[in-house]
Amino acid sequence: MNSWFTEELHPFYRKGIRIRHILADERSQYQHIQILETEFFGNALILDGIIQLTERDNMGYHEMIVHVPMLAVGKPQRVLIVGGGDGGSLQQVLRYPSVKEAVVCELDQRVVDLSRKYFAASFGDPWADPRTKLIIRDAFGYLKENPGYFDVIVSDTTDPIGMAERLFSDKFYKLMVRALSPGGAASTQCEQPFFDLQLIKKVYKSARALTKHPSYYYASIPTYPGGGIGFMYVSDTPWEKGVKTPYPPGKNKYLNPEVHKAAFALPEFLRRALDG
Ligand code: SPD
Repeated sequence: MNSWFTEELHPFYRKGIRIRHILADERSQYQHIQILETEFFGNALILDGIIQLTERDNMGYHEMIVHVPMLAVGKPQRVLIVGGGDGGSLQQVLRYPSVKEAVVCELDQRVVDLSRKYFAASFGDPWADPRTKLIIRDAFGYLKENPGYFDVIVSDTTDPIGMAERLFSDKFYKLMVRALSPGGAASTQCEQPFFDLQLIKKVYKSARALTKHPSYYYASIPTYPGGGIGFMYVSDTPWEKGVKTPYPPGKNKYLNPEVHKAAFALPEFLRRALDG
């Protein structure tokens, strides 16, 4: 097989990756799941036609969404990942010896099962770690039941379409911040500044009303629209506190102290949109 997978998340923009084989292609109760072996990017997870990760470039996403809040908190013990059924964020969370409990609240068991099979070479088997607790349910109810419990929350979601749209709402941010322990920190998948400026402004407004030190930051991921994606850091603890925290055991592929600081440098149009 030698053909192209083309993603059209936006009606005005397309991108494609050359694929070798279709490893999995099924419709779960919630979505269309595909795992493709690609020419250059290794295996790729596609949900409802949108690239979620590839083996070659996922490190920018998973290291940045996980380590920025984890390092800011210092020695987090209880961590919640909302979504994240592919296991990439979980793998990074489990690098911290301080972590006693890593809960993944994911809606779709099939994403976990298929990722466990096809991304083992990249993510190992974080699901087998005794600290991991997988909860298959909607995150809203789970957050409601756990006020003040988590030192770090990572919202590792799909784009704000269909069921996932609610995960970008003010209501979700309120519940997420309420579930943080004092001094805790959250990070959320927060889209592309060129394409999603209004959404980012809205989320920043929610984060600013709820915490003292929210901040937007960005990472390069070539297979995402525009070549990268941003995150919202949401906390009363400034992100800068994490820059000097020693890294957990294991090797970073993307994050270093210079990247950490530079990720928070925003282009002028975005800075103005958020703070102007
Ligand atoms: N437009 C693509 C956004 C994908 C965000 N989800 C990534 C999940 C990786 N764990």
